[in-house]
Amino acid sequence: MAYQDLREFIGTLEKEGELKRVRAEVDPVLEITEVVQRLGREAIPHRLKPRSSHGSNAGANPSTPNLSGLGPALLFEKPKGSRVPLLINAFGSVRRMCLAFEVNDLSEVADRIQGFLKMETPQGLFDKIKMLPKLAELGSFFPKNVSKGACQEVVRQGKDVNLFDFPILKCWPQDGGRFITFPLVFTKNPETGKRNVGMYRMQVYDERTTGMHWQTQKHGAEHFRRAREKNPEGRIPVSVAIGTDPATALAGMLPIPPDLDEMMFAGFLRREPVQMVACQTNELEVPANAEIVLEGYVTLNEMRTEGPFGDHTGFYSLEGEYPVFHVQCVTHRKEPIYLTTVVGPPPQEDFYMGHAVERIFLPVMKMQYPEIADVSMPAEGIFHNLMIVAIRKSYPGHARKILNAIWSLGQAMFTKVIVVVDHDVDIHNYSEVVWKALCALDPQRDVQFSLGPMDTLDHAARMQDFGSKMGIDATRKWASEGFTRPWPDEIRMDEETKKRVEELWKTLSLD
Ligand SMILES: Cc1cc2nc3c(=O)[nH]c(=O)nc-3n(C[C@H](O)[C@H](O)[C@H](O)COP(=O)(O)O)c2cc1C
Ligand SMILES: [Mn+2]
Repeated sequence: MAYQDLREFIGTLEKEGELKRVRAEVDPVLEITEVVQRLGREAIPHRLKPRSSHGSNAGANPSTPNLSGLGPALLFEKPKGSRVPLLINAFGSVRRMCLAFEVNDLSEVADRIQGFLKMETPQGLFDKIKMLPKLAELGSFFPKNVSKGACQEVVRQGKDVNLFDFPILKCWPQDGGRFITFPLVFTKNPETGKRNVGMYRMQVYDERTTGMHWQTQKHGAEHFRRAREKNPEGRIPVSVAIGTDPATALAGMLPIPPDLDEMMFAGFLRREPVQMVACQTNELEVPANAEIVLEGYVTLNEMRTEGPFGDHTGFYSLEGEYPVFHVQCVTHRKEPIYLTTVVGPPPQEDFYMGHAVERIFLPVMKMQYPEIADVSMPAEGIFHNLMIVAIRKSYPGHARKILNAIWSLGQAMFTKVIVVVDHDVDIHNYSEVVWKALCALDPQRDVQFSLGPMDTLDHAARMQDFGSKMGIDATRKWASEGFTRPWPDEIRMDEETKKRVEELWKTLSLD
């Protein structure tokens, strides 16, 4: 059975030795961030996958799989100034991501997705019958409306609404204020009525008002624009759920297509539909198991300065103008738990979330581009700055095609630098990538620049949201690509010699 709520996940984390309780009083203003930074973190994890057998010389990279992450999840029982306990770092390791999705390896989630993608249009009656169970399974993931939810055990409206009841973090010294960092923001497409759920940070301006950091390419921003076109003076209903069962909580950050309901996807991930309950004061529904729900609206003719905010780039994202969320009603459980996260210099908790996205969506990429063998995003690349792609090259210019493909693939469009290598490079071994990519390069010939949308957080782009990208074709060059010199083999000892020396080894007394 899927986790019924955040508490059940906390129980599992505790049982698995993945969670520590902090009973001392700690201030959500800066102190909690600093505690998290001091957890037993190792160097930036360079390998999250066991080494693959092909391609590399054994022993070339000393780093080993790093599964320990950023120390344990922490439950702060007494955040200063609030009666609500705070959970952080809940997803800060590969193991905890696996526990969240109830799998032993993230590839299991990927395999399930691939199973559904493989459902081709059935031809004959027999094929149709064969597919029925799968289709039924797909249908069974649709969110279910229920009439009551634990998230509404306590209802506060009007003057009783006070966001400062909750231990909302001020993460870093130059932050513009306190920010809700792990929300599920619910809106409806004003034209189709379809739901969107996104994880967008919210700066707290006062007891009942927050910012709504909808970056311009995101689905929430699109709902805002479409509604504003129709009625510039109007408002749209917005509800925010904080602290649900883990798969649902994570669904908000998944890069899935517009109008694909994140709650359906969450149901798929947890193999059980998400139960949704109607909000008290607007027309939206939220997960019934949420710890805390904020209900209200965003006005379409109002923008307010948001930021600065210490971001996952490791730098502050500077002030910008963003929509404003007015909270009319807060509902919560009797004793709610506040779920949050800190972003900052990599790696932070979001690295492990992004890593899961990388692994889970690889089959989707491969489905569209079967030549893609693997993809890797180093922590220092903060996802949108660097993607390494291994391809099975089949025709001249193939690597260039993949550059263009990635720049047009959902949120991968933000990728600032793409390095394409041949499929026999172990792309999770960054020393191997640097070595082989640089050896394969004639920079003037192999580097390609392009212009396009940039991540809002990119502070080096010539203007916000728009800038240049670089693609590097680091594959072996072919004669059919105009490269007529011979290409050398990689040095490898022959098997026979290796075997002989293996037999000799003990007599050499070198161990
Ligand atoms: C910790 C964290 C914080 C995030 N904060 C924001 C944010 O403030 N604004 C934003 O547009 N995206 C933010 N994102 C990324 C979005 O959640 C992600 O792009 C998601 O796919 C957006 O949903 P959408 O595709 O339905 O718009 C954040 C992601 C994480 C993991
Ligand atoms: Mn979406």
